[in-house]
Amino acid sequence: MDALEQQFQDTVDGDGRIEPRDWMPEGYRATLIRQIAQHAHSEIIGMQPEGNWITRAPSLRRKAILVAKVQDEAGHGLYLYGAAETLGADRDELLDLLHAGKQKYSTIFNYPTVSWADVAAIGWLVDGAAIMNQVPLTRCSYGPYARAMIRVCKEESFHQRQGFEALTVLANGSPAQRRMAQDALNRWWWPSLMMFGPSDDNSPNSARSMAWGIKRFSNDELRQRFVDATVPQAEWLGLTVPDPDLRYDEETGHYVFGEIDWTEFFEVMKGNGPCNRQRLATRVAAHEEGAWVREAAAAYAAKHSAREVAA
Ligand code: FAQ
Repeated sequence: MDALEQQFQDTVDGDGRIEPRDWMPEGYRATLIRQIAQHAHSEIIGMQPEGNWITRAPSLRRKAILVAKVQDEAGHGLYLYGAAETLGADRDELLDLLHAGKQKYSTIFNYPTVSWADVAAIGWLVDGAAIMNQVPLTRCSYGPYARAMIRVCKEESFHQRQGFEALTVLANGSPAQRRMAQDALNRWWWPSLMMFGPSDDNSPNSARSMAWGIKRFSNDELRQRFVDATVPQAEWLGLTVPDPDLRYDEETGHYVFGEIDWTEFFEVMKGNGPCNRQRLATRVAAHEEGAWVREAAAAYAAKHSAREVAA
């Protein structure tokens, strides 16, 4: 280890922050760009499943909340692309890689939202899982990512509560509404557990990311925390978690849960989930249709900077 690398590792080990102009190993930079880009892509693709329900929200109040939530997700994408740019990544290139299917986004957003209860379940489970994963990222060793996560987590936490509230209404509503709530839990439970990534013995990036202070907890640790926090919430709602093997272990104080269908996870990751093609096609079309907005914004910025130079 040379002096620069030693200084870097000492900063990480001492729980300090690495800032954009500090020296960093190329592998650290590449890992962060990969993770932050995937995270940013997840936020903007993640607008689609819920965006699908904006025109069909059951009341004006629910519609206003949903519009604000989907807009928040776009904002998270922007902070994250901004964080990736501090590492030297080019935003346009990252989007090109997403559109070409060369960079990933979270598997969870490749499932359909077939009922209004799905919107509530996404808030409760998907935002709930996102918070569990992202709160430790507020202590990530890379400063701009850690700081972006503080704001993102505050907003995700509000999203989670609104989802839980919306599901509470359905779970305590008519028999048809209760059936909708249970059906949503049945379909979103397992994909939510998959959000945390492959099991620890099959997670190629974890060891290095943990040594570099990017990840603070392993995929399985965070998944277990999510199950422990969420099962009592499902019970409170009077809903049944769709896992016949689920049981509380008095000795460990944790819930033991059944085997995740990893074949399904890897298939969805490879592009073969129920909505992968639709999600990507919608994103590419939105990007192409927005070209004139980007051109107009660039022309406006160029005009103003030319005026500033002239003044
Ligand atoms: N989907 O070695 P690991 C949200 C990939 S935001 C797809 O364990 P790592 C907000 C992984 O990238 C949700 N791919 O990898 C919202 C790696 O690929 P590569 C997104 C996955 O990075 C709510 C390979 O598998 N959150 O929900 C997935 O150490 C509601 C091997 O895995 C983040 O991105 C997956 N689920 O750990 C928005 C959080 N899991 O490139 C709208 C930040 C793993 O090596 C509505 N990211 N892969 O071939 C992380 O914490 C980490 O990147 C993990 C994966 C934990 C996701």
